[in-house]
Amino acid sequence: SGQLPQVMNWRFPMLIKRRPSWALSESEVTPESVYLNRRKFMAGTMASAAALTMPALLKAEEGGIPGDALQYKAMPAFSTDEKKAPYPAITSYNNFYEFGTDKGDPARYADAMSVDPWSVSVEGECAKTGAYALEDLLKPHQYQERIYRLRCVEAWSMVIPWVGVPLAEVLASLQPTSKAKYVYFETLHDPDQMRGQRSMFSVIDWPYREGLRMDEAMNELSFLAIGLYGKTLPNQNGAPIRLVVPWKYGFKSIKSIVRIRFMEERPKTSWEMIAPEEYGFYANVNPEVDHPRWSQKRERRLPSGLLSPNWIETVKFNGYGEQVAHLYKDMDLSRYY
Ligand SMILES: Nc1nc2c(c(=O)[nH]1)N[C@H]1C(S)=C(S)[C@@H](COP(=O)(O)O)O[C@H]1N2
Ligand SMILES: [Mo]
Repeated sequence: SGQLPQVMNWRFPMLIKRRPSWALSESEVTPESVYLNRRKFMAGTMASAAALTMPALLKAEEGGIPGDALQYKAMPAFSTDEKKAPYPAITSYNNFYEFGTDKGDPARYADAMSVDPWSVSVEGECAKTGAYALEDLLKPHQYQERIYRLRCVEAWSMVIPWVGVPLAEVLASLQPTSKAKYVYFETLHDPDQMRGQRSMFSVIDWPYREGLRMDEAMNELSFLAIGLYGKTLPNQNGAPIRLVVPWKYGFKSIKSIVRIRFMEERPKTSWEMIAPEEYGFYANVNPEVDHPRWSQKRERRLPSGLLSPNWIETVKFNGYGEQVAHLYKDMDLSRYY
């Protein structure tokens, strides 16, 4: 009947060629659409989204968080003081297509991935190529906590307290050559552990791939996260190591990295490969450049309630323009989206 396409719209916003209802602008949100949204929350099997609205989770405190405690230095100069999303929200509403396209799938299924031991292959235009045990890659660096905004291209956002190391420090220690103009990353490809990679319906040509221009990668904001709320990352957030690039749409922040390659040419990246007219290589957060199927002027700051969708204005470069705008000063960002 009429219900199903709407539910699918909500559940697969990056895939379905119709504007999702939550991408409606504020002026379009009538009481009826609030009602329909509510119906979708209740009707769907999307337990996680429904759970986000439950008062019990909204009240969750920082205590009792699973994972190994990390030692780190707080970095207020690199942190927002906006209200952090509660741990249960950050860990139950995820995009990690390796485990399925439902926002709740990663929390449900990512435990099938074993993250210890973990090895990262370093390749291409650098002096220190080779296979590194994760500990060896991280050993020389002190962990930091950075509280960043994460803005998904699907027009929702969260404030997340990451623990990790500056990407620039790790890359510098690998001694890139002068030919290194880009750095490329790959996620683990292991269909035995990642049920989404076994799916016949998958649109992604595995492994998940991402990349940055070298100057973007060396920017002080680019971060390799290994933790969340002071503890090691849960698998659904990209354990044991994932990228965080806070001024770009979330899909650039690739999870569970097993390969780092320094390249002379711009690498092909997953969402650009799927739909180049919708998802570009640069993917800078930009309210002035709409997605072809929805507006990027606003975002839902999660967790949001059924009757308080919590729409806020999206800020160019996700509010990090002071640190990164100079990287794009000669570029037409509507062309290089
Ligand atoms: N390997 C991999 N990395 C990924 C994704 C993915 O599907 N696979 N999804 C991306 C998207 S679209 C977003 S918004 C963020 C979500 O990160 P989070 O689940 O930790 O909030 O991860 C990004 N990294
Ligand atoms: Mo995303």
